[in-house]
Amino acid sequence: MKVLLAVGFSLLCFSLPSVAEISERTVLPLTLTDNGFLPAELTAFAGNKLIIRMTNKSSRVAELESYDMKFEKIAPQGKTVSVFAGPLRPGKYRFFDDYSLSGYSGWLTIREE
Ligand SMILES: [Cu+2]
Repeated sequence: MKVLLAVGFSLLCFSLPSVAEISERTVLPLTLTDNGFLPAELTAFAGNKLIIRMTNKSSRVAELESYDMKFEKIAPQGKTVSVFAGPLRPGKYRFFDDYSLSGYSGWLTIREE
């Protein structure tokens, strides 16, 4: 959804979470390489508030996006970005790099607590 990038980016700048809001969330580390996401599958428990924290170790700018979890964030090369997810019901939720021509994607699997 590149058309919305400029708008989305400026909105994100004004919606930074408080420290308390971050500390009650489970952090799921993720890395983007030139070969895709590592790991390609994340796992968490249902009902938990989550942060997906991705470091872009690929050789280009990326955009971490998910229709299933409704987030979208630009990740410059070498930088780490965080997006919020959850609480979610059990199931599989897809995320992807919207700038990847190879269609790199990964899955977040939510399990019953
Ligand atoms: Cu997008």
